[in-house]
Amino acid sequence: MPHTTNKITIMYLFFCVAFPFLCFSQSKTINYGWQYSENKTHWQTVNIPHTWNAKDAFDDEAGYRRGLGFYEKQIFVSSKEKEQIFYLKFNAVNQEATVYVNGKKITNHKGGYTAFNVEITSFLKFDAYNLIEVEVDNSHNVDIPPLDADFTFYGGIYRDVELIKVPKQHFSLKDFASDGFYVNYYNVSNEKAGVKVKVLIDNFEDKTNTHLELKIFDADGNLIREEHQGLKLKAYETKTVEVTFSEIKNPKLWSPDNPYLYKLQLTLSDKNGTVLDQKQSNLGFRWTTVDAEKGFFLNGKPIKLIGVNRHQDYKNYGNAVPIELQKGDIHLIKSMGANVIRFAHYPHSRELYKLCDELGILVWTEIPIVNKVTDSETFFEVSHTMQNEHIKQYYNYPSVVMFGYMNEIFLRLAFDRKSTEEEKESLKTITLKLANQLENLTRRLAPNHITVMACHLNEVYNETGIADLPMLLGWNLYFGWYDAQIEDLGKFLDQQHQRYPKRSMLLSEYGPGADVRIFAKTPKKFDFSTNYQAKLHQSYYKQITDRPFMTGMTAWNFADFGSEFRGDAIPHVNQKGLVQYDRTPKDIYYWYKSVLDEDAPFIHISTDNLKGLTLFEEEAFPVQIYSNQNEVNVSLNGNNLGSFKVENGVVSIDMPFKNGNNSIAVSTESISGEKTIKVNRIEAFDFKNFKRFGINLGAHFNFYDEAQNITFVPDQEYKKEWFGYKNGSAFGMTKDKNQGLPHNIKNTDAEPLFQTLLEGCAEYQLDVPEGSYNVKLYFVEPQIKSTENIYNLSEQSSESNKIERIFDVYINDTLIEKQLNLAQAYPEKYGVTLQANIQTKKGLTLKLNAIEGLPVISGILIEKID
Ligand code: GCB
Repeated sequence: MPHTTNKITIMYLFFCVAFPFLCFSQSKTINYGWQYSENKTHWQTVNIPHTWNAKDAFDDEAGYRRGLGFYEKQIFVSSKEKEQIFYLKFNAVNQEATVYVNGKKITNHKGGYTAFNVEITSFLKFDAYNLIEVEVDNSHNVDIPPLDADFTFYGGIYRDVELIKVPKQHFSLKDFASDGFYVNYYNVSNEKAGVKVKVLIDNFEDKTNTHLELKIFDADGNLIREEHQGLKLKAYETKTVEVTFSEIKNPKLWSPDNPYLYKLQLTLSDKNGTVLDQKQSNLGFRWTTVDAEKGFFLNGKPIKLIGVNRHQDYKNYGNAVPIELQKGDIHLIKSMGANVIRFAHYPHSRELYKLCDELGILVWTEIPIVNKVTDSETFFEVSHTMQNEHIKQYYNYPSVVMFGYMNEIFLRLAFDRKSTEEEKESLKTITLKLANQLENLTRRLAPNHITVMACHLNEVYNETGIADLPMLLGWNLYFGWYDAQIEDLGKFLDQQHQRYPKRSMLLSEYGPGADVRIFAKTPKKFDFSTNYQAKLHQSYYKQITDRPFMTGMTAWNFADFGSEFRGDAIPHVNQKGLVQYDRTPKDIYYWYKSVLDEDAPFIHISTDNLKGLTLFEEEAFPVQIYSNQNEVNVSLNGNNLGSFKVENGVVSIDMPFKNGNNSIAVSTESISGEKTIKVNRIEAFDFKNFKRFGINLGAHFNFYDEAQNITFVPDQEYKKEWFGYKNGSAFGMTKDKNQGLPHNIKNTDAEPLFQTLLEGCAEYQLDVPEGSYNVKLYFVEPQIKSTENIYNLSEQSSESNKIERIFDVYINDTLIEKQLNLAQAYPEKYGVTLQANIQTKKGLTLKLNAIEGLPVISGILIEKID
């Protein structure tokens, strides 16, 4: 493939150097040196991509700035270019943009995830600087989707801005900012494949004659087909031309295993043969079908779709992410062995779809109509325009096989406790109406693609019939997280299949939150441990691969992503990623690689995140080893533990680690690997081989706190000679939820320490030996005034407005704090640390003497100072 690109580029460059006057159409990015202001008073220089929410969507203050942002840039235009037509292309501005040139308003565009073009020729001054102004608005707007969703709506001009200069005849720039041509295929099979191209040409002057040439090259750059047409253009028309190539015999088919690409080149010349405009596209011969019984077929062969959803934002960048970083995602996804990406919940950068063509990844792409719709003419209109832009701009990528238009569109309705039954019925009707319109539009615009929609666990999708509209129905299912248990997934899918045997289904989302700082020997639902993440994904994979009727599954999400209102273990971030927000893989990423990637032998020992693992007495810890080989041989510290059969990509071994550094060596017939892990083995609570000891009160999991470089161990009931609570219970924990306080805690990054707490504990005992100790106690008031976390669907409300909790804190006989009233003395959800030096002959007894209500405490850290 690179060959083709090279040859064509070389040819083109040759033309440009030899006959510079021939290179007429030109597009250049104008990303650098924009002036930006929030209020038109204080300006700063910024570069595109830019967002104004990269920081404030992650700070301790609730909310982020949703409002106006003003951008300005001067561009110089020479009178030598007077004969040209000028356009500005905005590849994405979130979410509403009003563009002015030299003070005149030229256009307004609604929708933050698709490109738009603005023709500016008649507004320009030549041999002078021209002022481009863009007023951007990301305020909530009832007429622009998405209205509400589990991701942050960063404001700004966050994809490239281009200045396009074209001669008076050129490939159309007016058709919803598409490339001005659409590639269609006919009769594609193993034996032959046909290509038909619909080309739109704009003429900006009186009638004239032009010449259109279309060429197809194979991946080695050999010309294999060409078509020529003389075109008579009427004055100021947009002409549509259909060009059909004769069938190519024995075409090389495109697939994830062999993403063979042909190239299409389109050249428009004037009557003297001078090149006016040139475009290119990937061509990939493939055909897809879905079968409600047998699943997904590519080129006539069954293929289980296994992959990920992706959001576009990235740690510290918001949505303004350099394209090379974004491309890194696609490479990581491919290298994991995935064969499908759902670009959720909106169209992503076009470069990424091109990369999917090249790497061989099937694509589901969609527009951001999420959670609810507005019953307004403008909302309908904007939705239609968006889907037009989306399909037309992304039409030519052979990787794109699925076009979608709605996600969990009844989510708000399902949780609506205010509207009357009538209002709800009318909302269902209006939603169904829009869905019908968009389904029809999608089928009309993209007849060779599969239409899709994703819904959440609710009968309303079946009841209203909306689930029967798309050709392939996506279910977003969170069994074992928001709903029921992990094993319930299969049962639900079997029932649906039985009830709707003609419906093709894909598991379009699933996955638990996971934080690499949290690990647990007994992982539980909603504890954010990486161990629970492993358990859920491994089980889901089996449940889906066991069911031939399921077309596949796309994990939620490839990477952690920003969702401002969330109170996950890292607040403001949805942590369901297979990789972290900065794209460092979590262990589960490697597990997927072990079941999906057959290219080369692979092993992964998942100990990287067991930082500060503490084991007591004879305790062992289960370590998972991932491999795509059948069997692994494992040694610990030079002792062979034996050979283990790898099932479902994993072997789990209880490791009897020693104190200090341990080495795990794994080998297979073809590959071997080794990891070192440092373990604190504590045989007695004597502070001999350790100086510091931290306990995560009210929690069953370990939490590694980077700032203090300590791992807080799980809490326990008091055990003689050791430590533990004598009374009280874990706050807010239920069978379904093991994150006591699902909120951002101010004044700390150690949320997992504060979010779990012990309530009603009057006495906590630590049987430490004689000595001097520095003791830190961590507190937060768990009762809060108001909250809503719609995605925490299993959450029981634990809030009330009346907060009465006052207690004295003692260690042994030393008073640490009198009448601690967290609600009164500190801001809401504020992490508080009390510290004291205590000398003891034997033991530390922490006493929380209640004056009013039940005392609470989140953690203890003790350090022996002599
Ligand atoms: C969903 C939504 C997605 C959320 C996800 C979650 O079903 O489609 O936007 O981010 O759940 O993590 O709750």
